[in-house]
Amino acid sequence: MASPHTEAEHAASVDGHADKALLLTLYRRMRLIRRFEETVQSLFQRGEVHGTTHLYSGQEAVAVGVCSTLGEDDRAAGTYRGHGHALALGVDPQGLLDELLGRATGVCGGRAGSMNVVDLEHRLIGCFGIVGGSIAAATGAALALRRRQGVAVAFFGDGATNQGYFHECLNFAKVLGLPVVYVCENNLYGEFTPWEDVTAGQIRARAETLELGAASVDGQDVRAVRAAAAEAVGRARAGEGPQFIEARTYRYVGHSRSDPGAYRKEGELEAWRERDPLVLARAALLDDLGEQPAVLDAVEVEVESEIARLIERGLEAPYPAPGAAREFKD
Ligand SMILES: Cc1ncc(C[n+]2csc(CCOP(=O)(O)OP(=O)(O)O)c2C)c(N)n1
Ligand SMILES: [Mg+2]
Repeated sequence: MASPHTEAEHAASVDGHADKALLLTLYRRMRLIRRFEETVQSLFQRGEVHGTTHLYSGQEAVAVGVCSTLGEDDRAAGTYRGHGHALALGVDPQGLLDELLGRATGVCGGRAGSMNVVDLEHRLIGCFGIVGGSIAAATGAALALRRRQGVAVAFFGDGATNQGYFHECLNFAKVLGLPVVYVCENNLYGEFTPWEDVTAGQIRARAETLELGAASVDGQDVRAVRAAAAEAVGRARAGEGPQFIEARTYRYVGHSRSDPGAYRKEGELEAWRERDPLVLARAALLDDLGEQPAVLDAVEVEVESEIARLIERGLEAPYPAPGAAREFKD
């Protein structure tokens, strides 16, 4: 699949301004992620997706906003909640779905499943089941990338900021001036625990105390995320060292398949749904940028047919032969 990064995106990444065409592209990508995740959930319930799944629904604006600012030489590391990170980077949706279905046509030959997807061709250096693993991987990648003006991005959750290597990596990156952007997706919970119950002080202050460039952003607003990311990525690329973004967001479904979300406060889910990233982007397109409703409707129809095609082809794809290994390009 061709890189999703259009000239409009690159031009807009210079000043962080998103125009109508660009926002429509971002809206389509978020819509695809949302529908992809809903599809994964239903295929999982039908027993077609093996292992477990951690869905990204609700957090789409973070991955899409950040990845829209990345260039060909940049890299990103996602989490076990990584389908959204992969799709935002331009990983082929069919290859990703096939991977989750354990098929030979999956991006990792059907061997990685939901939590460990890698697609170097599309700049995804890995999705990590170890909480905070993406932080270490992106920091290491930044060591190599600084020689060719590339930037590495680490996506991780609020809970990961209590891991030892969060502190080690930020310190290391600052001391060496590495081109890495740390993107904390604060979705208010680590599994079933509210982040404030296990986190001393403010997350962003942890980066500030190490003198990283640090920003907080509304993680529901794709334009705001994109603007914050454009600035952070630009600074990292310009040699200003590691940058940090805390994006406040919310996951709609349970932590993983076995979590009914009983710990949520009353009305919390409904309040966040009012600020759904798709609803906000749709409103911005219609009200601020004068887009026609029919254009958005057409995008939705297009995504629906893409999803139907993905399911049909994915369920028909062959399983890998026993013992078959996939060769990876460096
Ligand atoms: C090193 C490590 N410790 C514990 C776990 C179990 N675990 C999986 S997800 C998770 C919560 C992480 O929360 P957060 O970083 O906020 O990410 P979110 O799931 O909210 O996206 C935990 C403790 C793990 N996978 N890895
Ligand atoms: Mg969390």
